[in-house]
Amino acid sequence: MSVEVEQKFLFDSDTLKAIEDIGVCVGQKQFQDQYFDTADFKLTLQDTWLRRRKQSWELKCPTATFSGTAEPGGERSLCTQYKEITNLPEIYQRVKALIKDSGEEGEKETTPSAEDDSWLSELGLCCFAEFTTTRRSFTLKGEEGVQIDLDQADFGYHVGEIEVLVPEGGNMQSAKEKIRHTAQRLGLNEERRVAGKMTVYLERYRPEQYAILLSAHVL
Ligand code: V4E
Repeated sequence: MSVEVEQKFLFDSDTLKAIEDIGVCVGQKQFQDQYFDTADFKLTLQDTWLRRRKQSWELKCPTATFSGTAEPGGERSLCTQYKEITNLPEIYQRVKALIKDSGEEGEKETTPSAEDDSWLSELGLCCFAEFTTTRRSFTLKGEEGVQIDLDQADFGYHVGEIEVLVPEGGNMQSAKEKIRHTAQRLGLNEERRVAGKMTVYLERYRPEQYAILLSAHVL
């Protein structure tokens, strides 16, 4: 399991030029994401994001320390950090533990599989967001382990991210330092956290969920 540390940024033609100067384009791809939650937002209220991307399941969930929410001083870091789990049986167990009350334990175990979606209805999960992203990815000359993604979502929002994947137990500070240094090289001067695709999607298409997550300080 790895931890994804990232900083989002807004970009224009100057940023693109700076990225092309210091980086190498390693490809462009397109993928559709479907995000799932219960009707009363049990997962997203716990800052946990279950999605199916290219027929594979992924769970982004908070690390033991801060993730997307405010840090102890009340300040929100420009960076977020989330664990990424891709093993479906583990995703199922974690999601089930977050959704089910302890009194409901002892029911029969479902073994989820990529071909059988019945575990979704068993846990009361429905798709609340679906969109397609076109992503261009860059690596940096002379900077190991940093990737820059430029995302264009099909609902008309584009956003960049500087990303470092850290193996669990790895050095978070060094990852954040690499991100800070890269942001500096690109001439970014974000002072506040930039909205990701999902934040904008929820604001536009799921205003009730957006308002609830905003007041719970998840977004
Ligand atoms: C973690 C999270 C959400 C799930 C989507 O994560 P995100 O990194 O925005 O999507 P994407 O497509 O870039 O995923 P990748 O391919 O990099 O794995 S939706 C909201 N969050 C939390 C969150 C937050 N509170 N603030 C910011 C700036 N980003 C994410």
